[in-house]
Amino acid sequence: MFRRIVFILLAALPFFGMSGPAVLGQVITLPQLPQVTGPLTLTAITDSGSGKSHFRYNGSDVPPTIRVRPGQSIHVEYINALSRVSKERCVMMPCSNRSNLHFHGLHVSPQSPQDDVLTMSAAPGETLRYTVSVPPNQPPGLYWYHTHQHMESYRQDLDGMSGAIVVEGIDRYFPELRYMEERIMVLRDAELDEQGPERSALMRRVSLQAPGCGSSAEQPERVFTVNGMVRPEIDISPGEHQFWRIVNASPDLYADIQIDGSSFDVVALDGMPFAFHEPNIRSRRLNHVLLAPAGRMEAIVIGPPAGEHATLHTRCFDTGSDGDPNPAMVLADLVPNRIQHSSRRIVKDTGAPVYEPVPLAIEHSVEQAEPQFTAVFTEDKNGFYINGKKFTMDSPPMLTVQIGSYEHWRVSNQTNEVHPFHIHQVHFLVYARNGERLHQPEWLDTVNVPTRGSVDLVMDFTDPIIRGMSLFHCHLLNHEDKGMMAKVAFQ
Ligand SMILES: [Cu+2]
Repeated sequence: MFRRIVFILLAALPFFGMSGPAVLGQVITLPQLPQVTGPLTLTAITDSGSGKSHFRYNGSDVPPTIRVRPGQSIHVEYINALSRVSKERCVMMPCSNRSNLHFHGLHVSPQSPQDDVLTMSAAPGETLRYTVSVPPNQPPGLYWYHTHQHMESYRQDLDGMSGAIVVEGIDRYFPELRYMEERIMVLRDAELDEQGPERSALMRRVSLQAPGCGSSAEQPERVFTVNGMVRPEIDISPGEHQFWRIVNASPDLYADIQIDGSSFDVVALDGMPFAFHEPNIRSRRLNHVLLAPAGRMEAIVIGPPAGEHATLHTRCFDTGSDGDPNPAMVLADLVPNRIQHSSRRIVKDTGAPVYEPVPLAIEHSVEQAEPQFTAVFTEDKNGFYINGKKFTMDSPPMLTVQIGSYEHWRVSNQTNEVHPFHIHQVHFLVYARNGERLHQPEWLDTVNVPTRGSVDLVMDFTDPIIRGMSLFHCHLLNHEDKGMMAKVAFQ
């Protein structure tokens, strides 16, 4: 993947100009990702030149999208063929190159051989075998897998060790999606050199303005790629409706995504269709959507009118005075069909839609009660903490949760940078930010916590499948690696 980016950049460099998209020379069309519906073997490889890590699947360096139906299982043989000696930087030097997989957002067991990142870990030369039983009532939508080796997550995710997971059946709620082109987009990072012509060419390519935006004083370090490409073109005809499924797989960049002159008809966030909890809500029209690292959005997009150029881009996101630069940039250009492409649509799923509304009386009583648990994020020059504790693999659980109930949790950020809160295997209702009730509460599995602020959540701990030792953490993976994580025991 990395080599491919470099190749494209070198090939296209002479054609970059200040005027915007590269229309001269090589056209980079958004690549379709390989898809797999049955058991798969995924191998972690070290690139002999760059020393970076990546996945290999079926002879290709492009991680596949795993497609699974509710009620079926994901079978992955994960071979760790990383080099025993790493040239890369991790929290503890040198990197051990141990690795494992997390199935982000799936309501599955945290115990081996399922979504277990505490006891499952492969050293170079070892293999892990996952059988992950996706429950029949898993909300159908976009999820993702990525490595989750404590103290090495950031480096491995930055190198691209991630992929999309689609739980089929979103058309049970929206049959019209069956007739639209489906586009799965995985946002990752390409690193900018510290200086030099390649840096400025890459910045021009994505219309990135230095010195960035917001209160961070640092220089931008990376730009987004879409399915491994810097600023590809997306084929869409004027007025055409397409179904876009976007995951932000960056380890720490926020993607506040937007289309020029258009909006998204969002049907799901973080894999969760709005209709799952609120059967009357089909979609929400949003001008832009903030995807924290690990966040997903699924939306209907309409092709811009003939003759109008539109981009898919990110807006400036202010991560706070201690945060990293997160400037606006172009992700892709929307162009009418210039290239023949093979149409890809979602597989028709005729199962009955699952609706699991939370009874309003229960929701309100949980919201109005004092928090059963408060997680406080802090940081100093030595590390990152939850409730004053820096995570280690042998930490005891910070708390025990009784399965079968909803709980009010508050996440409080006492730092001058944002942190996205994520808990494994569970979705939660975000209903208040900085103590103020949201106009439109949202079910998510990853939520941004504002600087010096808080979010209030209704945690859904009702699922009896989710039993065992699990985790919650900051999804800026560098912070997770440096301690901003804690165990929770589901009993
Ligand atoms: Cu953080």
